[in-house]
Amino acid sequence: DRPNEPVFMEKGKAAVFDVPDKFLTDRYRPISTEVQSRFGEKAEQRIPVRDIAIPDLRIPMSLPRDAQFSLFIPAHRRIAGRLIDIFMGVRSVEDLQSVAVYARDRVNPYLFNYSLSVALLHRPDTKGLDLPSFAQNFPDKFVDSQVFRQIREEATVVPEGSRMPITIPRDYTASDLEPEHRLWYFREDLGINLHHWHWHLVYPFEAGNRDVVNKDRRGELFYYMHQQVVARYNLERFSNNLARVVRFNNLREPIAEGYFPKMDSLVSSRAWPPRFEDTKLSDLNRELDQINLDVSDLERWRDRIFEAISQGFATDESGNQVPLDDVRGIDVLGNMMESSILSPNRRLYGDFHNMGHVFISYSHDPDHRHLESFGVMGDSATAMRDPVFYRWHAYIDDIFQEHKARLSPYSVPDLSYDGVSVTGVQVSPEGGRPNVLQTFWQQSDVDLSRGMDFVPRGNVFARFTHLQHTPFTYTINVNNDSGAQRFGTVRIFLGPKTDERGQGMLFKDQRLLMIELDKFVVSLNPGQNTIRRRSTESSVTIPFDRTFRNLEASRPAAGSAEELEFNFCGCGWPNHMLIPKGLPEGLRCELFVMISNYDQDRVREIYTFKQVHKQFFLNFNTLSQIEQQLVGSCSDAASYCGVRDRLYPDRRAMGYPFDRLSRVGADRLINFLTPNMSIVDVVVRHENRVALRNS
Ligand code: CUO
Repeated sequence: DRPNEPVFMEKGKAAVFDVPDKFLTDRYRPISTEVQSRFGEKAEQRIPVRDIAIPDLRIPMSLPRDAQFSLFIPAHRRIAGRLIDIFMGVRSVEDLQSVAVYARDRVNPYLFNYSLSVALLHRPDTKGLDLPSFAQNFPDKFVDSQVFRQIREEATVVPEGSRMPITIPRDYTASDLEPEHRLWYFREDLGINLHHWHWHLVYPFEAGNRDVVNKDRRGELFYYMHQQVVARYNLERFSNNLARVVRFNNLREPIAEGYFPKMDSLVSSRAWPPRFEDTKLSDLNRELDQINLDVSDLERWRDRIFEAISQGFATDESGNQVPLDDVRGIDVLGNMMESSILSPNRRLYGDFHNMGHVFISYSHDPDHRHLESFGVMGDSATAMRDPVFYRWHAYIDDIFQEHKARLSPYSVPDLSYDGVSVTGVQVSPEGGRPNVLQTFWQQSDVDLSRGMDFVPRGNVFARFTHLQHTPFTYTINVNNDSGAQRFGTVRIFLGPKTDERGQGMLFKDQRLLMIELDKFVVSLNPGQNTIRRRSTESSVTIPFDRTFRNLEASRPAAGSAEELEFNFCGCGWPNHMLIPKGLPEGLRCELFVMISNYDQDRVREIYTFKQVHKQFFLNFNTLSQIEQQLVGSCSDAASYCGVRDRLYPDRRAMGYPFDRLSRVGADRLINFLTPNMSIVDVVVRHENRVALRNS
């Protein structure tokens, strides 16, 4: 709560700010009694803090309190890595609390929040703890800055209980003169930006403790999650009569798209800088950020990555070959290109994607002569607002596809499931016509009071407008002719039926536009089976209420099993953005369903002896039957986020079966199908009406 307000510490009866340094709290020392009445007597909860050995915060404190903080800037990463190590290294939760309180008034609020969040997510003793929504702590990263004046007014003048929600305007960043502005509801969506911030929180690319970074297939997931973002963005462009996004592959070319965020940082009290149209990347020389890099450095890294892809191997720091094969290759490449500390050779392959963010975010002030900070591309909580994000990631994805195109296409046996055939597929929206999906606008309220420093307490709601769809159900008919019970993984994707000119699509283009809607395991009885699955159960998304965590009353009870589920799981595509907006006359799409052989999909965990022992008592299973248990581990948005502390719950390559080119003779989706797959024509229809969510 309240990123900039001081932590109020009291000892005995008198308030003390036993902080010798010159910080916020010094100012209040002479008036400690009054301050006590504001923060102390009215405090609902008092938390005892232990006396601790003072941690060495010299490195974390080297970032000024009012600076912007970016994980893409190497110097900031090192600073954050140090603070994460401090938080990870203390022995007990009580000690962590004391260290956190001590650090809280000394270090930059963004840095503090990020480092503590990473530590809380990764410490075994704090994993079940709730993290408040990042949008509530730092609403300035998500909301039009004009809203804050109104929120202050409302909170200061109107008593709690009678306050009205402040409506965030729908069209505040640009006008219809700018065609890119048609995508505002996607780029500026609260849930999408929260997902992206959360993804990078769960998958940091640097930390002193390697285990924090070294998660199962994290490089591949970096590729896949962002590939899907670009595919989803392209479907959204089709829903607005715009062509596919043009990759930013010529780093010397001016960036045609401008972006004016209209947001102010409440921490730095500065506006997020805009980028004017046709801005070029320039060599960076910013003393303050310890960045001295040329555009040609980026180009060199890129060329070496391409070279590794065409050779089929990377070269590690000792000169050994690291194969970029069809099993681990994409994972190695993901870590190499992002880059993370798992990159085989950061000196050779550099830090291409991250520094691309930095070059773009500093293109307005490359040598710091105007003393400006980075633009929205420099922060994972804001980057997806900018049209150039998608151009940059379309290029990154294009490089990944260069590798994928070199792998041999899936053969018919790689794709089929003997004895299992899909005989029918239908999607039915609630109260609507089959195979016609419906979207519309909805308004929802979010409490922003947590992030409002020096403002009277109590809820203040902001009202967002976002896309929504009528929930729907898939009905899938499956024949199991094998004569025995079988297990299968159902994989559901949606893609456009035609290209920008209304022509039917070739598989090689369409596969890049297939968005995953769901993936789940089913048991198939011999004979006919009917599978029903609701859109709200999607393995891609988190439930609507988890994105909009404003309804305190609807939260699960503290300490309950539901709360544990509710908590960790901020990562996940927002359910209200599951399908694209579509067109008023209907966007023509193809819904693809595949049932693959679960025997080849399932993941077995390698258990330690102790875990096996525990498992025995829990399930009375034999060792050979032990499969990965997912219950209670926050698995409901696993497709793009993985599962906490577990292996990625699907052994196939991410994006299977669309991650590779098609075999000879299957140049169109219809020819690609084996009997365990099916497609159905679906139309996505948008109705331009606004529904108010009854909260
Ligand atoms: Cu998520 Cu470029 O990695 O933003």
